[in-house]
Amino acid sequence: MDCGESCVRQKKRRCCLIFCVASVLLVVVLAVVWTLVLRQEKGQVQPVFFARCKTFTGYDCQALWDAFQKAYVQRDHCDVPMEAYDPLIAAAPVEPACNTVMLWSKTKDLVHKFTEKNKCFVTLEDTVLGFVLNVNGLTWCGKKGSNKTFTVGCPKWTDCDNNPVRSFWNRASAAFADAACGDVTVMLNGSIDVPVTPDSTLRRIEVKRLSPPRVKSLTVILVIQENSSTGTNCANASLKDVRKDLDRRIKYKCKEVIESQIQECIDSPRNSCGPCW
Ligand code: DVN
Repeated sequence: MDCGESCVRQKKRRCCLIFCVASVLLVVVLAVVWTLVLRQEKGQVQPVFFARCKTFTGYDCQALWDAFQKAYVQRDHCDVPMEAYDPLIAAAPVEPACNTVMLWSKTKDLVHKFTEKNKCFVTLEDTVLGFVLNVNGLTWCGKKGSNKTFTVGCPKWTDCDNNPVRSFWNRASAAFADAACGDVTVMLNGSIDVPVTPDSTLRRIEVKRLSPPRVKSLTVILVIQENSSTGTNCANASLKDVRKDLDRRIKYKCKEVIESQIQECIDSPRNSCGPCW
């Protein structure tokens, strides 16, 4: 084979290599840009707040946003007590919910799949305030000297007690528990050793705020796996702690329910409000 041909082949090989490297670089750059955009969009609180608020009728979303921002704007990251959200709660009071309140802990996905199909039960995240900010990973904060809402550089959930996100959920949870009446239900995870941890919102705030005679009973639905040798049951120590935290005048019940039974109720929701368990 003379030089001409081999040179041409070398040139083709070089061109192909350059093209491949350039393509890979382009894909990497696009991926980085897309991630940054997604993070920025995901991080944007106001558009998320308004878009989700508008799915509810009868609420002044601008007024809710203004009351929401007032809680943390111009304040240090870790100086936002739950009471800072009182004006927001007053602007969107949780309607009294009799025999429909569904509390939960460590069962976020399952409980919301269930209440999405079973309108006989309502979680905090099905109310306007719980819904507008129930976006995984959404965070927000303010800082002294600025009227802006920041979504980067904000404290994490456990960085400090009085951070804007955790204080919002504490205050909203308190309002939700205060509105409970009649029979209250709580869906817990029976596949883990400690279904209710001491630092959980359920334990720290909600159970303690269930108040008789308005609230008559609390029924624990402990979701277990069929034929499983692991997991726990209604005799679990953390459930005994829940019982201790609960006002003695409120009737306490606990029921172990196989997850497939709940999944069946999700897959074929009944029109009536007959219990699934
Ligand atoms: O009764 C429910 C509901 O009404 C709510 O208001 O409070 C109860 C659920 O809170 P919980 O008892 O603390 O239950 P969890 O499952 O431990 O936590 C609920 C959520 O809080 C988690 O799903 C986290 O939200 P996320 O990140 O999945 O959108 C968040 N959370 C709890 N501990 C956290 C945390 N996020 C980050 N770090 C932590 N340590």
